[in-house]
Formats: sequence, structure tokens, C-alpha cells
Amino acid sequence: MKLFLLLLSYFVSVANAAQSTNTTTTSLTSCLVSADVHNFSIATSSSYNHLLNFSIRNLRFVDPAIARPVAVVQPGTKHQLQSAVVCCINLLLSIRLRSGGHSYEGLSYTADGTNPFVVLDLMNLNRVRVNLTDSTAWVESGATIGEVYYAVADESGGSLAFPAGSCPTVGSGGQIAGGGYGYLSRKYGLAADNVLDAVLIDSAGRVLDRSSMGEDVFWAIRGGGGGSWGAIYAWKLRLVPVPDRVTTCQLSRSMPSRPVAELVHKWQHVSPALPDEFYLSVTISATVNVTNSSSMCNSSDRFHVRCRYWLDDSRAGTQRVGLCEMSWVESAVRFAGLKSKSDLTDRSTSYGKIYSKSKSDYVRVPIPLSGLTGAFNWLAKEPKSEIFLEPYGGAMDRMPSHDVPFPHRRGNLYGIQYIVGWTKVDDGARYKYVAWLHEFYEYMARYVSKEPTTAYVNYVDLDLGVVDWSGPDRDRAGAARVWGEKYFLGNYDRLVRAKTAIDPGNMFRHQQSIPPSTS
Ligand SMILES: Cc1cc2nc3c(=O)[nH]c(=O)nc-3n(C[C@H](O)[C@H](O)[C@H](O)COP(=O)(O)OP(=O)(O)OC[C@H]3O[C@@H](n4cnc5c(N)ncnc54)[C@H](O)[C@@H]3O)c2cc1C
Ligand SMILES: *[C@@H]1O[C@H](CO)[C@@H](O)[C@H](O)[C@H]1NC(C)=O
Ligand SMILES: *[C@@H]1O[C@H](CO)[C@@H](O)[C@H](O)[C@H]1NC(C)=O
Ligand SMILES: *[C@@H]1O[C@H](CO)[C@@H](O)[C@H](O)[C@H]1NC(C)=O
Ligand SMILES: *[C@@H]1O[C@H](CO)[C@@H](O)[C@H](O)[C@H]1NC(C)=O
Ligand SMILES: *[C@@H]1O[C@H](CO)[C@@H](O)[C@H](O)[C@H]1NC(C)=O
Ligand SMILES: *[C@@H]1O[C@H](CO)[C@@H](O)[C@H](O)[C@H]1NC(C)=O
Ligand SMILES: CC(=O)N[C@H]1CO[C@H](CO)[C@@H](O)[C@@H]1O
Repeated sequence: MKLFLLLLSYFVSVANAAQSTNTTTTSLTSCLVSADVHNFSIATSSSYNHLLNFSIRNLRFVDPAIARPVAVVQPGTKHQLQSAVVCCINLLLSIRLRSGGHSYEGLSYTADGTNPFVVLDLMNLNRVRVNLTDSTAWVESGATIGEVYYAVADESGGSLAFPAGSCPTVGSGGQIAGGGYGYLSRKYGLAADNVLDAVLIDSAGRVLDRSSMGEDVFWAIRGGGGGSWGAIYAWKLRLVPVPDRVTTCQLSRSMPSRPVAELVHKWQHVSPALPDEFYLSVTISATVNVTNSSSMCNSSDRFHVRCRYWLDDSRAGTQRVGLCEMSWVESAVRFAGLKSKSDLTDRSTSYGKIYSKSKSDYVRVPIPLSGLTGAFNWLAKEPKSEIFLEPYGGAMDRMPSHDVPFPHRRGNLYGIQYIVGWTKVDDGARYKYVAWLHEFYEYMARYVSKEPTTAYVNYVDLDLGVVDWSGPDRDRAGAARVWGEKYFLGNYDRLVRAKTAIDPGNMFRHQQSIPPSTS
């Protein structure tokens, strides 16, 4: 008898769970429809899989074992975005905002396990409105960086550009929220340094601009990381002048570890000290190629002098150095490995759709030759790995560390991104790749910034720590300091204050969002 009762209660609770998912779906559907939001897919819709999958850029998160959203909603206007946010909040559904879907940890479309969730996919909010009178642009946050580059170049006849990252399918929603470092950052700073205004929809459903959100929140959204503050509907960007022609140079060499180390040893002294108009990065892959080195400037004479200075005096040699002049936007096309300008606006490309895991570091003291040789010997052991060295210095050195939440300024010579990437489902080999990455990262620890170890929030890395949102209130802001200070150094406390002001109920959250203060 007792057993029977237990069984009965088991059935009842299962039936309730199914019922409640269905009630949730039904309530969300009717809330959206009555707010005139019609472009969404629930789990039983035929378009659901395609839509959810479309912007999953890291294939590690295409996995049937990973919880899926109740719905994918695609707002097409500011008002629809606001309505979708309000529906989710009223129904106590977690929100995942997805712009380009490039989050290294899938934070824009996976759950933290505490709640059913909805993906608000912003790909239809991708309008870019350029104002040539004051060299600004209003950009809806679902526009990709490629769409921004294309529109700005097109409307300004190539005289203006925007300083952001290199991957054209990355979203401006996620990238600007986390900083945004790229080819023009040694001259003009980060994407986030060039945000003049923004429209934010907060957890109370209010539509706020710079003056109504207040300076602390306006500060926080420019580099404090996506998904913590509310939904950014649009950014107002300061566009920057670029010359008609820039000069680019790329070379690719296959060499053993030692000469690569010699080249990089020299590079770490030279590249951060070059004039602001130069950007000279290095990618090193396991097959020990030095590839895709690039520079840009507005005077080919001066450029030749610099390029030859660096190349003559190195093991790279001067042969087969591809020096070309082109417009700035063409250089962005070329460095992205694309063919034509119109490719910049193609979001259906599989560009960057791989399985991958990344980590990051910053370097303030040049790494000794022996350390670099050791690093490249280590790298050579894992053919699926790559490291990417991005030069700092220039304007990055002159901007105060507290202007925006991104703190890695004066004294940083370069940033390192470690990547292990694979293209096929691998039957467990991923554990081997990721374990290799962890060991390599540990080896590098003695040579990079420490106490604290530093990292770039746009290369988001859950190994640094996660917030457990389940269970009762406790000092989560204190616990999150462990990883928060790696990304934000002394800016962490101000981020907690901004979070507490704008979203005290913590409606916008993920595994590494800034917790509100509970005291
Ligand atoms: C191939 C590749 C190249 C890259 N190159 C660079 C580079 O050169 N420079 C650089 O700085 N970074 C670079 N990145 C990192 C990139 O900037 C980050 O991964 C960025 O966060 C991705 O933004 P997204 O909109 O595409 O991603 P998403 O996954 O859509 O979003 C990332 C985070 O921001 C949140 N978010 C998205 N939209 C909004 C919004 N409208 N309002 C509030 N929160 C939002 C999401 O919820 C999530 O937490 C690169 C990444 C890849 C994969
Ligand atoms: C919810 O209920 C409706 C009507 O009974 C049914 O058609 C639908 O498939 C259910 N959805 C889910 C997700 O169970
Ligand atoms: C709905 O979304 C699809 C896919 O992104 C898009 O092609 C279509 O234009 C959208 N429809 C409306 C009415 O916004
Ligand atoms: C999702 O996309 C990936 C890569 O583009 C593909 O391999 C996979 O089959 C897709 N899955 C679904 C369910 O569409
Ligand atoms: C462009 O900027 C100028 C100067 O700020 C302003 O007067 C004008 O209204 C703007 N144009 C548009 C279309 O917003
Ligand atoms: C070219 O570079 C020089 C030196 O930095 C700078 O003074 C000048 O304004 C630049 N010209 C253009 C057209 O950008
Ligand atoms: C490395 O360089 C060699 C010779 O130029 C080339 O054949 C090889 O494909 C390159 N490998 C990678 C990963 O770029
Ligand atoms: C961005 C870029 O130029 N990528 C190139 C780097 O080098 C590899 C190998 O030579 C090319 O295939 C990429 O197109």
C-alpha cells in the first residue's frame, strides 16, 4: 500500500513536470503573441533546431545532453525586444541574449542549470545607421562586426572605420560588452572605448540611455562582459578616420621551435613599441609556422623601412613578404581570410564553426628565449593547438585602467590567446586536447602576469571559476572575486556596485556574470 502511494506520487510529480514545461511554453507563447512578437520558435516548432543551431559557433555546445531553451525568440524591433524581456521576467524564465553566438563557453545559449531559459537571438536587430556629420553610428547590438565594418566603409567611402576585433561573424552585442581588441586598438583603443551612448533594456523592462542609466551602469556595460546588466538594444559608436590606403604585410614560415622563439623574442620588444599606426601580430601553430603577421600604416615609405627593419634583422628573411596596399576595409577582409567585402555581411558562413577551448594571459615582462623555446617545443606536441599574440602598447598604454572595466593597459606588452580546436566529434579525444591546454597554460604561468593571473573577459574561460546560483543568498560577489579580479583587477568592486544598482534581483545572469551585492 505504501509502496503504491510512493509510486503514485512519483507519477504525479512526473506528470506535473511535463505539465509545467507545457504551461510555461503556453504562457510564454501567449505573452509574446499578445505583445505582437511573432518571430519565435518553441521546442516543438519545426524551425526550432535550425534556429537554435544557427549561431552556435562553438560546436562543443552542439550536444543533446545540454539543456535546451524553452524557446528561441527573434525580436525585430526595440519594442519587441523589450516585450520579450518583460515576458521572460514575468514568467521567471532566465534570459540568454545572443548576438553573434561566439561566446567561448556557449554562455549565450546554454543554461546554468537553475531555471528554464529562453534565448533572445538578436540577429534580426542588425541595422547600422552611420552619421557622416559627426562621424558616429547607431548600431543595433545584433549586427556583426563584419556588418559594422561593411556599412561604415560603404557609407563613408572608406574614410571611416571602427576599432574592433578581427572575426566578422562575432556580434557587436557580445564583443563590445567585453571590450573588443583589434587592428586599430593601438591607435584608438578598444571598441568599448569608442562607445558614446547605448540603449539598455533593464530587468524592470525600462528602456534606458546613457543619462537615464547613470554613469556607473554606462561604465559597466562598456567592457564588464555581456549578459550581466540587461539587454543592450543598440550602441552609439564613435567612428575613426583611416587613410585611403593602408599597407599590409603577411608572411608564413615553417621553422623549428628555436628560430621561432628567436623571432618571437625579438617581436615582444619591437611590436609594443612601434608607432600607434602599426599592428604586428603573430600566430604560431603546432606545425611551427609563423603566419599572418600583419601591419598597417598610412605611409608605405615609412612602412617599408619599419617592415624591413624588423624582417631583415630576423630569421624570417625578406623573400616572399607580401606587401600590399589596400583600403582599410579590404585589409579586414583579407586578414579574415575572406574574398570580398560583401563576405563581411555573410552570417550563414561556417567561418569559425569549430570545436574549441581557449584561455588567455597577458605579458608585462618579455619572456626569456629559453622560456619561449620551451613553449614552442610544448606547442609542437599538439597539432590541434595554436597561440595568438596580440601586441599592446600605443594608445592602450596611455588610457587609464579605470576608464572602462577592461583594465589591461599600461605596461602590458601583449596578450596571449591559447586555442585548441578540432573539427570532428572525437569520442573523448577532447579531454586529451583540453588536458594538453591546461598543462601548457600551467607551464606558461611562470612567464605571464600573476598575482593575480590576468585574463580577457571576451576570451571567457569557466576554468577560472563559476558562480553557483542555486540555493539561498550568500556572499556570491565575494566568491566571484576569484575570477572577477583576473578579468577586471581593481575595477571589480565598481562592477558589483553597478550590478546591484541596475539588476538587484539578478535576472540577467550566467555562470560568470557579476553577482549583485547581498549586504
Ligand atoms: C573566431 C573568433 C575571433 C575573435 N576575435 C576577437 C578579436 O579580434 N578581438 C576581441 O576582442 N575578441 C575576439 N573574439 C572574442 C569575441 O569578442 C567574444 O567571444 C564575444 O563575446 C562574442 O560576442 P558575440 O556577440 O558573437 O557572442 P554571444 O555568444 O552572442 O555573446 C557573448 C556574451 O555577451 C552576451 N550578449 C550578447 N549580446 C548581448 C546584448 N545585446 N546585450 C547584453 N549582453 C549580450 C551573451 O549573453 C554572452 O554572455 C573572437 C572570437 C572568435 C570566436
Ligand atoms: C503541450 O500540450 C499541447 C496540447 O495538449 C501539445 O500539442 C504539445 O505537444 C505539448 N507540448 C509539449 C512541449 O509537451
Ligand atoms: C523572422 O526571422 C527570420 C529568420 O531570421 C527572418 O528571415 C524573418 O524576416 C523574420 N520575420 C519577421 C517578421 O521579423
Ligand atoms: C548544427 O550545426 C552543426 C555545424 O554547423 C552541424 O554539424 C549539426 O548537425 C547541426 N545540428 C542540428 C541539430 O541542426
Ligand atoms: C547627425 O549628427 C548631427 C550632428 O550631431 C545631428 O545634428 C543630426 O541630427 C544627425 N543626423 C541624424 C540623421 O541623426
Ligand atoms: C599619417 O600618420 C601620421 C603620423 O602618425 C599622422 O600625423 C597623419 O595624420 C596620418 N595621416 C592620415 C591621413 O591618417
Ligand atoms: C606550415 O607551413 C608549411 C610550409 O609553408 C605548409 O605546407 C603548411 O600547410 C603550414 N601549416 C599550417 C598549419 O599553416
Ligand atoms: C587571416 C589570415 O590571413 N589567415 C590566413 C593565415 O594563414 C593561413 C595559412 O597560410 C591562411 O589559410 C589564412 O587564410
